[in-house]
Amino acid sequence: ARARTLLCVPATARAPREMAAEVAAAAALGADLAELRLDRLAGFAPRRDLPALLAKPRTLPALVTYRPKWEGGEYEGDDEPRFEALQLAMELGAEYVDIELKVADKFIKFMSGKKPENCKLIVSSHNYDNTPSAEELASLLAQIQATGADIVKIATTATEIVDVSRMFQILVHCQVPIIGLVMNDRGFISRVLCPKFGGYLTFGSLEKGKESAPSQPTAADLINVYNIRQIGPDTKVFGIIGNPVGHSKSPILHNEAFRSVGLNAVYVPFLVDDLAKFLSTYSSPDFAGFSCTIPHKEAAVRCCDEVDPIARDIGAVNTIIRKPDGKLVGYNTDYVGAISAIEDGIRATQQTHSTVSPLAGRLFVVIGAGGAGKALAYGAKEKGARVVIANRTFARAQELGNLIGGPALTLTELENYHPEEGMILANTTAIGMHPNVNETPLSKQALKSYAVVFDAVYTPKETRLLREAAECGATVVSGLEMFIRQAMGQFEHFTGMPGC
Ligand code: SKM
Repeated sequence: ARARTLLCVPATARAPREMAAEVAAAAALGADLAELRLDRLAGFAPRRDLPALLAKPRTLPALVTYRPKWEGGEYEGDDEPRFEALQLAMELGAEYVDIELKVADKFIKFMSGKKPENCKLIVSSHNYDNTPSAEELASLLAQIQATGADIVKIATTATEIVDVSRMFQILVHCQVPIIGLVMNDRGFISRVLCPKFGGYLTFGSLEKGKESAPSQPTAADLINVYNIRQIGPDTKVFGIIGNPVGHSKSPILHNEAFRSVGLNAVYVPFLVDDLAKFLSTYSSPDFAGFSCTIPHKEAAVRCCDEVDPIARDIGAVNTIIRKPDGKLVGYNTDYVGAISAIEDGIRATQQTHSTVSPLAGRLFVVIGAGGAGKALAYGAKEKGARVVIANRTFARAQELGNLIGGPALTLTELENYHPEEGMILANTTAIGMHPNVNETPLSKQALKSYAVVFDAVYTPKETRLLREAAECGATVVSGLEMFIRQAMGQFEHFTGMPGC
């Protein structure tokens, strides 16, 4: 069995004293080692600065890197002084030294067999453009191994999330210790899931803003949100498929839920461009279930082998599970989550305890005709509401209107739409979602016509739409309520356990 994946925090400060403080902070966070990025130091003088940086006893083992500009670092000088600094770091007891593949042979010759035995040499290759083919990666791996590296490091760049699967293959099959990471937001899962595939280490930043590579998570998130210490070969993988997906709170919620029931599973964000390609690439039983958000909920209906009848009627899937026979089954937990949240929001303001839905007979305006819009329209109609669809693109509104048997409007028409009192409004578009928090789908003036306003957007918790609706005196229902309820439904599908 392989050793557990180590967590390495890069220390990137400009001054040696601050860098030492970063190492101490990394130790306090629970990191296993710290990477001293010597190329980051301003006015670095090896003989003056290294003895202090590597003085023993140290709070953490040190990985010493002196990255040249031509490999994405900041060192601009010749190889010789750089090699001398790395050699000195070894003599001072650095546990790991990183050298770039392009000069690895030259460095090893320079060392002429004087590498201390307890220092491990990492030979690294960084590709900031793309992730090569499986064959090219295998040949790169062989080339690095041929240098005599103790540890191989390959970092590439994802242009799409499926690139990461090739890196996972390399990790799984490699016979020597290997660090294999895929940079940028489409490669994010490589940083969380490498413990599952046997990666030697993963990097986690000390805090947001201190990343040493694109889309590096924080060490705190790796430990506390993703529970990387618990991830191993048998860990099941779940996640939220979306684009964008960075705003989603699903990873926080589902990882905490998995932890609370002691399930060997992890939940990650999947930034996906092409859903069908994603699902056919990550097709092993280990990828056990998915949440689906904008803009993939409708495509998900086509990508599943079986679709629950209600999800099929709605025309949108937000939950996918992989059955033991490998088949993908799609469900929709949005409509129950949203409709029950709106009903409870209204009931909380009423004295009656009627079992009839407070939506029955009401005029219910849905903004948006995508996956969430379809779920809300379906649910409201089921409860006896008269549903109206408003959408920026009128044709889409008409399509859903026809399906649901209700009129369609453009957003402009909605501005002056006030056929009766007591209307309910539900925004299902991403308008107003972080970072576009100043946007809103409908003017405050128009909001005066509504008794109840719901927003499926939950980042921020109080959107501009909800704030202005409250100012107009409407009962407001937060998207967070829907988010939590749809997630409870998903948890049941994912685990077979009750959601609360
Ligand atoms: O339907 C949900 C989805 O399951 C998860 C989600 C999220 O994580 O932001 C939002 C909704 O689309």
